[in-house]
Amino acid sequence: MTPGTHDMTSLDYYGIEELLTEEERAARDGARRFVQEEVLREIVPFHRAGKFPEHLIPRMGALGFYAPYLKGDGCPGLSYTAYGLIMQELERADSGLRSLASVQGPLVVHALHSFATPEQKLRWLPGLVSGKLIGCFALTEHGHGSDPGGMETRAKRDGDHYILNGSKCWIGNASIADVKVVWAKDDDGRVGGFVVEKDMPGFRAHDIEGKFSLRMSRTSECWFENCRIPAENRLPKASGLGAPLSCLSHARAGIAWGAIGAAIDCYETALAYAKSREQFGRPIAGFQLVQQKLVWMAQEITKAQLLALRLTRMMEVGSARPAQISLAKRNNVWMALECARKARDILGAAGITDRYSVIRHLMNLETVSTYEGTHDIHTLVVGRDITGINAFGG
Ligand code: TGC
Ligand code: FAD
Repeated sequence: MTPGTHDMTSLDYYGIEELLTEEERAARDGARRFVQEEVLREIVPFHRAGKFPEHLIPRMGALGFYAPYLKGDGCPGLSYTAYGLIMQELERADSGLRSLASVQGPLVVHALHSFATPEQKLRWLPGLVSGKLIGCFALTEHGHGSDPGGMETRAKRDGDHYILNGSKCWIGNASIADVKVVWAKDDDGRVGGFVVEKDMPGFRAHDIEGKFSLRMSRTSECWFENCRIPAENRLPKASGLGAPLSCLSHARAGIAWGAIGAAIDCYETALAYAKSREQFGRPIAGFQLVQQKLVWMAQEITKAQLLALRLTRMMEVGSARPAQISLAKRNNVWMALECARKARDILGAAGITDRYSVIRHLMNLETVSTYEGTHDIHTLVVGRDITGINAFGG
């Protein structure tokens, strides 16, 4: 290939395209079209306002973006790779858009698909899969983030009801959710999943203000004060911390792909800027130090693509272990954050304004590095896996 002729409209330096099926390409292209035609124009105003364009929630449901790797209950049963590619396209636009799909899909829809009775599925899944109902996944508490096993929220059995007491923090969409999947300990001290529906007395929430990251996303804290729910709102098949963690594994794999989308957008923005911006009488892309940054981005994105693809191929045959998912989430989010930092640098002063997407990705990725298990928690998960020694403490 002649130098400079490689198709850079979407970085694919090692021909990942050839490793995808027709169905996977179609899923990715559909998501890309949706983003280009319906989302991009919304982002800057909604990001500035610190709001999510909620009219997109049913639209994304109609397009099948919520846990598309599931089959049945209205989900299309695409491959994990197709799911990853959809997350990539959503996060190329904004991490908040991908986040909405992660919470609604692999966290909420997945929890019900895996742990609900047929009657519960019938009641909630059609609305959630189509985006007519909004879901949230409430695991983190004010005092328990990285160690959800220490949760203090309790669900006490009282005849035909459970009474919930406790609080949750940093919960996406909790203040508007119709279906809140709440993780709490039962009378035996075992973690269980409980569905708190809209307007159930004893529940209150308010949105966290002043976020400089993931602004295009609603994040809430909430309280359960003698919140009485019918006993049939308990998810009977969810028993122990492994239940919410298994949902998280699926969301983390989506993030491993999603982060690549943000990184590619940063890389492409920086490349275009470097080719057009002139200093000292030549395009800054002609300086070795600038090329070094661009090459680093292309190299790390390529490695991340191969990692993500191999991960979802392993998930497709059921051979991926949670620690392998942790490695991909940890690496790819770190890679994307570094790409955003380098791209921001290449853009100089222009890189700090939202005229370009880079600063927004940079701020968003700070959250992505923290949620769904922090970078360091995933280090310890992999560390435990390869050494056999638990370094979490306790
Ligand atoms: P540990 O003893 O390791 O595990 C407890 C039980 O869970 C099982 N397990 C898993 N099962 C499925 N998938 C996984 N990834 C699993 N990891 C562990 C494990 O086998 C065990 O089962 P059993 O039957 O033996 O009881 O638990 P630990 O208390 O030592 O903690 C482990 C640790 C720290 C890795 C875990 O708690 C953790 O992942 N912490 C990070 C917390 C986190 O990720 N929170 C996310 C909150 S939700 C969120 O951030 C949504 S943002 C969404 C968005 O907007 O995109
Ligand atoms: P902490 O656990 O207090 O950690 C603080 C620091 O200590 C981190 O650097 C961490 O790596 C480090 N640390 C902790 N333990 C160890 C250890 N053993 N060894 C070494 N270092 C350690 N949660 C939900 O349940 N649902 C949601 O929808 C959701 N959405 C979110 C949206 C946003 C915008 C954000 C920011 C968070 C969201 N979260 C959600 C919460 C998220 O999962 C937690 O923030 C995350 O798990 C980390 O918990 P923490 O913030 O309490 O940090």
